[in-house]
Amino acid sequence: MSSDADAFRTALRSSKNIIAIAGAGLSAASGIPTFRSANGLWRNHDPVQLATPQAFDKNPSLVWQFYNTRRTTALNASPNAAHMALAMLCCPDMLQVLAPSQANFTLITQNIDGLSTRALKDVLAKRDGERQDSQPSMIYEMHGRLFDIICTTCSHIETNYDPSLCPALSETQQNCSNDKNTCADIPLELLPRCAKCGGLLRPGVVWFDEKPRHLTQIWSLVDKADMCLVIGTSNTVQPAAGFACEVKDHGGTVAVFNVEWNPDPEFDLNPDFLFLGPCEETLPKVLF
Ligand code: BJW
Ligand code: ZN
Repeated sequence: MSSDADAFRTALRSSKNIIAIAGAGLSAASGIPTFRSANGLWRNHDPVQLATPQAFDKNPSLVWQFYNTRRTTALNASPNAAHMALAMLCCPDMLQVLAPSQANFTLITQNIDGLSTRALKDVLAKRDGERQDSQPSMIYEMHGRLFDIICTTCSHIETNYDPSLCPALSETQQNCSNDKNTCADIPLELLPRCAKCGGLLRPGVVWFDEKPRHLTQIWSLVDKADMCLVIGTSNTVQPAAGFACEVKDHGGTVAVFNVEWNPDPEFDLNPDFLFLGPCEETLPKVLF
């Protein structure tokens, strides 16, 4: 395992199909808490325990308050230097400089905060002089999006950036901030409801036992990738945890960017490169 940035850049220059798999550590420097850090508790609840369909069925009020807080945090956050570095790789003209052999690059992110997409739209707007509304094709948000809301009755989906999704959530957010450990019990009818059918809405994210988004396209990218960057993820949640192993198994190169590296022996990932440190520092330094 090497931490030689020159050797990494040489490997990158000859790569053709480059992917990056990102996790919560990518957004840590933007002030978005990770899932499994020592101080990951949200009002005495483990975030991982709240990210399940069972938690939502049992207590939609609690789960909505969790996601509403995260919506506010994400709305107030800005992309950091690691998001910007990845956004540069997403731009074909900039990628061409680092990997001149007609390379292509796709970012597969487990994050739902939308910061990678915002970073890329910023970079493209600067380059083109106008802002694109559509979702860039080089980013797959495999665990969904915090700002999508889905009706549990009619499946209607819409994107909503309003920090006050409904009066009850706005009120409890203000009251809860006085006592960080408690949460209000909002009646079902006062939680966010569908404008079309009145059904209960849920956050448009992928919980445990649900099918991650874009899996067919993602697996086809993973299968042909010859370079895989693994950035700020504990690499413990399937299927994302298997992507880098698959790249390694078919002879590709894997580079890990993380503040620590304690691999789960079950996943058996031996990266070729390991860049220890905050990715908002290591990624721009190693890439450019
Ligand atoms: C820095 C840093 C800095 C900090 N710089 N680094 C038993 C065995 C194996 C698998 C299973 C099993 N039982 C069930 C499963 C499958 C299950 C799974 O994997 N469970 C394991 C936990 C056991 N997976 C699923 O259920 C998935 N679905 C699925 O498999 O479906 C199959 C299917 C196929 C076809 C049809 C139908 C079904 C779904 C998984 C969904 C995960 N959802 C969540 C919540 C999303 C919404 C939300 O955000 O609230 O996704 S859980 C949570 O974990 C979230 C994250 O995206 C995901 C990964 O976490 P991540 O990003 O790695 O964060 P952390 O906190 O763990 O790590 C942060 C890292 O950053 C650390 O390493 C730090 O060191 C580092 N770091 N600062 C660089 N500045
Ligand atoms: Zn509906």
